[in-house]
Amino acid sequence: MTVTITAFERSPDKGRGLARDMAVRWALEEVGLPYAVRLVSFAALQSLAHLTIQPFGQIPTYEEDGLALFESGAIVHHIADRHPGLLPRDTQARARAITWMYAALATIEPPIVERSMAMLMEREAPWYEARLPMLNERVRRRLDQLGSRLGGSEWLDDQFSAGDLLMITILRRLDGPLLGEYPDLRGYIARGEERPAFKRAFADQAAVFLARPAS
Ligand code: GTB
Repeated sequence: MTVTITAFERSPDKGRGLARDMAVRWALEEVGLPYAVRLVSFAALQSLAHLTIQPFGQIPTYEEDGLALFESGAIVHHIADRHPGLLPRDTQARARAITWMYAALATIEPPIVERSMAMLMEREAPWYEARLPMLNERVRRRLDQLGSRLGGSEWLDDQFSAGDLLMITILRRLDGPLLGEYPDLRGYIARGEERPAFKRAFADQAAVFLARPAS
């Protein structure tokens, strides 16, 4: 089976592994599936060829023997469903892991992305200073709840799963000062980043930046 994914030719994250191809790369590394990467420019995202695969003109995409997928969560789910290593075989444990995938994407990610987009795009706006505390509190509320659930556990359930993979990928978008308030969550992220599969995925995406630094 030949797997090809897409990633930014010049990622604005400067090799920090924050763009969403990182989750897909990490999942492929966890299950040991070799893959090729097609690097795309921002202009190419709007090409008919790319829009045919990704209707919203984004990365990542995933192609495998006639199947083309988009949405990083759906791609990770597809990989985890077909290859051992990211979803438990036990039916109930598997359903719980899938629940954590949805929780990461639908409950934890939105306030984190809303806050980071405001910090990136609205700094000069007259409402920024008034809005930021509210955005911070929305993130803190979810991090408090997630931290309470995680407690001192290693992973969200008994074993590392695609739920942890997506959750950690999303938490990595948080900046140091806010994350510093949550040592347990920082430890959780660090455990993910220590996994050999994460390290391989991170090195591969960083190599793209090192070869062609973003302008
Ligand atoms: N829901 C989709 C998914 O999960 O696949 C969202 C995909 C998405 O947001 N893709 C972004 C993209 O292609 C790149 S990852 N954007 C181009 C466009 O929309 O025109 C988001 C991202 C970009 C940059 C950073 N960064 O610099 O830190 C972090 C995350």
